[in-house]
Amino acid sequence: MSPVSYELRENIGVITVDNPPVNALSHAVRVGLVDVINQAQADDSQALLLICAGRTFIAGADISEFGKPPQEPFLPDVLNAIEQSNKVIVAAIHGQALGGGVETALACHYRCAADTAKVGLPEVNLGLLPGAGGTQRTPRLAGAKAALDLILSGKPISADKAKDIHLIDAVFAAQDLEAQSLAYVKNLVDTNAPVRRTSEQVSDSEEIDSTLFDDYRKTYAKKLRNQFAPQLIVDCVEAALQKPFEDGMKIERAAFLQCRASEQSAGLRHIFFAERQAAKIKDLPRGTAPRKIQSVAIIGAGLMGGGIAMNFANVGMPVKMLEINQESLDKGLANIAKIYQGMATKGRISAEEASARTALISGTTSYEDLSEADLVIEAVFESIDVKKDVFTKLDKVCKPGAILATNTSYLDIDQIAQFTNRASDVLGLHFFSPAHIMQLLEIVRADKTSDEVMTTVMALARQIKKVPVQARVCYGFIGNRMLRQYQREVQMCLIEGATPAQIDKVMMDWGMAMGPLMVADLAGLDISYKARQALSDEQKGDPKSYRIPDVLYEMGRIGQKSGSGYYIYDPETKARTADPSVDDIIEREAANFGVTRQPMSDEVVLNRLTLSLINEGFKILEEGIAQRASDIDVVYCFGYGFPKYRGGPMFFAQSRGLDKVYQDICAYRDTHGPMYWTPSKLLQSLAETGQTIDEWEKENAS
Ligand code: T1G
Repeated sequence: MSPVSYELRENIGVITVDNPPVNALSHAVRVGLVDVINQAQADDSQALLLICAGRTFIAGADISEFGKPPQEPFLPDVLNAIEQSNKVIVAAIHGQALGGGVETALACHYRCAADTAKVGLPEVNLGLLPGAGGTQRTPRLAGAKAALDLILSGKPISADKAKDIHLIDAVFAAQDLEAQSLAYVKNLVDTNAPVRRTSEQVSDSEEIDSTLFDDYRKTYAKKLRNQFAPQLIVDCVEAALQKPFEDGMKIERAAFLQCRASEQSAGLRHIFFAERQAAKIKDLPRGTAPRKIQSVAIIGAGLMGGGIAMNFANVGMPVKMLEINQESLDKGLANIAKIYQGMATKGRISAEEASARTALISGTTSYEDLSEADLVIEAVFESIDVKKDVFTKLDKVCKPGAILATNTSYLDIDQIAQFTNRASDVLGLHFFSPAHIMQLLEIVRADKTSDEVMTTVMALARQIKKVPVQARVCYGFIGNRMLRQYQREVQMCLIEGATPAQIDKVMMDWGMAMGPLMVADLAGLDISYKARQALSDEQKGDPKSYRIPDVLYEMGRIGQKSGSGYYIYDPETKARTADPSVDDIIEREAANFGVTRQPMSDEVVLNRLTLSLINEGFKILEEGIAQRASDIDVVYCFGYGFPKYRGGPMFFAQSRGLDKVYQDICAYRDTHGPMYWTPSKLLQSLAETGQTIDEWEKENAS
């Protein structure tokens, strides 16, 4: 049964695409569209209307087909058949018209949309570019600048905004879209509106600065560092302004095929699906009903507690914050109000929205006031004694069925659950600072956490627009456990010969959002120092892996907030500069360890830091701390600034070749000892058998 149906309604031929869940332009849809367009050329219809069933207009090409051999008809040919129709065709858009969906609408002769609809060309988020005429038709209607902004940002715009830039001709009330769009088509027929081919349009002659295209190239070389799709997008739009449509289409097609075949796009497409997969918990019985979460309480109104509270207020949920005294509470509430006011000042939200959200967050110093909360999240000091005090009190006051969550980064949640008589309602909700901005949420499932609680918090995570990943209990769960190995290797490289500036430059040039020492200075060397004090010498590991930050801390150089750490910071601009005295400290401490420092190549720095991440990722996978390798990729891309176009640590390892990764780790084990470089057994097995991660996961699907 074709996902494309056709019916005559009086003199209008109505084409309906029905390909759940998002009407993606699968092969069957493309075949169906060509068949129907050809059929309609010869029937009694006087004009055609293209609409979609379900919750949205076409949301793009079918991304799941990209890894397979392409099948004709290719989308550009389908859209050409639409545009060359000798009968007027009108697209009626609802939900989100994205990517190929917009290109399909632009190939139609007129476009109308529901007032709630959005229109976007998000291909750049997948390392692609609009490959079915989007870079050629959009500027012919909207002009070069609006086209570049829409395509390079990858962000959808409203129907009204799309109308303002001439992508859409009419906007109707959402509930009347079908009737109104039919009337719109009838009116076009009654007024003999001509077939209006976008490829023949020339946008109003906007003033094009001679530097426009190069300005966009420079901006996006910084914004989307190392990615080449944005640069090709500018080339294509420039061609649309300077060349005939057919020539521009050839340039676009070649550029699209280059992007689609690239590792960068493979990595971004992997992360697209991995993010969605991570929200699915493999061993939860189907149909486990979630609990209702309508009110939330947060223990601790500091930086983390305040940020966590904002996530719930942002979606209209009332939050009660508890602090130990009124002064701390007032300080925390005032900080939240300040952040919301800042967002309003920057135009991110309206002043009314800022006030409404602020009003949703109230405070108390009494645990008794938390008795009706459906969910309580504690974000207090990282000490097991403090957590014990908090959870003992919560167990006494909270209603039966309330979920009790800890935001701990490292502490044992099974132990915390034992501080209550309701271990099945206890779990970890590990937010990342700043908690109202960072998308990642590690949902730490303790031994006794119930299926119902897991189902509930997974749904809640999506509701508050987080990217949830399940982790099991271990020191550091998934992200921080890997970060600890990465940071250790940073320190070992410093002692052996690399400099802070070199390490940070290597990792940023490779694509990390920030260098590791810049991150350390931003987070504060005092935080990591205090966390280390809770560890035994054995847990701390080789003193070379923390001596430098200890010395800097003891000198009062605790990072950006104190004006100096690994770098020196301008008090006004926070601009960082390398500090030769830090190099002297490293030199001195290395000598104290009897290490003669040698210059280290950038390649060795990159290898050691990425391999330390990868090896720990495989250990996390083999121990079942993460459900799947792609979950580890999601954690590191959404929580730690790993470049999404490299697909995450595990995807990167697979693309590099697991045998090569294993050999390199063995080489470091042989030169640096087994303490930190014993290869994961799973990695060894895959390297020796040639099995891929995917094959192993399919074989071990529980
Ligand atoms: N292809 C295949 N599957 C898709 C898909 C797509 N384009 N979009 C979504 N899905 C699946 C998704 O994996 C999930 O599957 C289910 O649909 C619901 O998605 C030629 C080359 C539309 C805003 O980049 O942004 O067109 O997990 O959970 O939160 O120039 O999906 O249920 O099995 O995200 O309501 C351009 C990508 C493609 C849009 C809906 N289009 N999709 O969000 O649901 S390239 C995109 C989205 C292209 C042309 C180029 C979102 C959404 P499952 P969901 P949602």
